[in-house]
Amino acid sequence: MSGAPASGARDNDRVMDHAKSAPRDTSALPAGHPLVTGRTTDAPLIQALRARQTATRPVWFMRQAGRSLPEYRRARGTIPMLDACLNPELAAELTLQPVRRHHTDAAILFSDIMVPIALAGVGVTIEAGIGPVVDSPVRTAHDVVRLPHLDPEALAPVVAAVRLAVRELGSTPLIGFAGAPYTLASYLVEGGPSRDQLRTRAMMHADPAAWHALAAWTAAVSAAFLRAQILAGASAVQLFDSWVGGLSRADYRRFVQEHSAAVFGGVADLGVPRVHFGLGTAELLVDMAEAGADAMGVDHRLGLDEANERLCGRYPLQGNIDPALLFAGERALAAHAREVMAAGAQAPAHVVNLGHGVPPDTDPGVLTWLVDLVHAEPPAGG
Ligand code: 1CP
Repeated sequence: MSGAPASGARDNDRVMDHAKSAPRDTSALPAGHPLVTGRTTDAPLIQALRARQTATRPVWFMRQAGRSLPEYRRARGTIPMLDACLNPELAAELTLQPVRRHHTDAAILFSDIMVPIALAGVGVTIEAGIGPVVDSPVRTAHDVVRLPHLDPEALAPVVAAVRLAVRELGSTPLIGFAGAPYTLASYLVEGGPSRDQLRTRAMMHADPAAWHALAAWTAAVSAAFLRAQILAGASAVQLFDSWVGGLSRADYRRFVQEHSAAVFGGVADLGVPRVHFGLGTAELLVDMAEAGADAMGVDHRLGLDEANERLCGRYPLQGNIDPALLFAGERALAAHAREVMAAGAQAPAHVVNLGHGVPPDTDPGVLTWLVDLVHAEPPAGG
């Protein structure tokens, strides 16, 4: 990780400028949207993402739907992942399951960051136990030019799933999501999961024009994916840049930031709160915030008090219980969760979450217990 200290005076100014301009106007949303009818407006998640303190801390878990739930395994059966995402009834049911069981403060759409890429017509499958696998990796300027255009109509199954889920959720907000340009591009370039994204990072420097064209394509796809989810009823969105923590600040600013900014800019007019999250991003936090977000997700490697300092106290924070502590017993988990909440109390508001996704072998009873513990904790400053 390269770097100037993240808390210099210039960072200070940039963070403040951005936070002041965060949009709040939801008048561009359709009349029946839950933020327009008011159904989710006062939900703790939405209030916290808008930097307001709430009586109880909102809590949800990244990857809360999935293999940790027996009802998920029963409903999914052997249906391939992408087929499940594109079956609106099934996707809506899998979205609702963790809210019913754990009483989390939000649902997150059951889908995947690769769904809009598949719907654009790129050959991709999601292999059990591996993740996304791309038929023909995208590595040259020629490959990039041949990427298909995403017809917004192709997102119809996603729109239908969101509508079904939102109808059942009542006052619980649905979070829509997308993959950020760097993380999506890394799957396209590498052809599948990769620890170091060496080919992706090499491409940035070897052929910057091809890289920027690829990142712009992924940004357009992700913005369309987010927009469709918001217009169909999502009350907040999260941009996952899971693998961006492998970049230096210099490379992030030169090759990535403008493309993530384009995704946030593509939904800014809709006024729903936008969260930005990546793993291992302690040194990139300020640059990621500057790409445009209303709240920042932080993984478990950086204390929320330190994250808040780096961001000059300007952003609601989301995170960052270490997923390993889900396996450490109730005493250790309770102590850790309380530490996280104490550190989060420094920020303008705090949405409790894990530092990354729920591991598939998590005991779901532990998650329900953790939600109860968070809700029972006295409010920050109260
Ligand atoms: O409950 C939820 O959180 C909603 C569902 C969800 C989300 C938000 C899924 C379902 N995927 C995602 C996002 C996602 N997909 C990310 C960003 C979040 C993160 O960092 O975890 C990433 C990087 C992916 C790509 C992906 N899809 C992976 C990671 C592979 C790697 O590079 O290590 C994997 C394993 C998948 C498959 C997948 N996505 C979702 C599920 C339930 C599964 C498992 C597939 C199966 O059960 O067959």
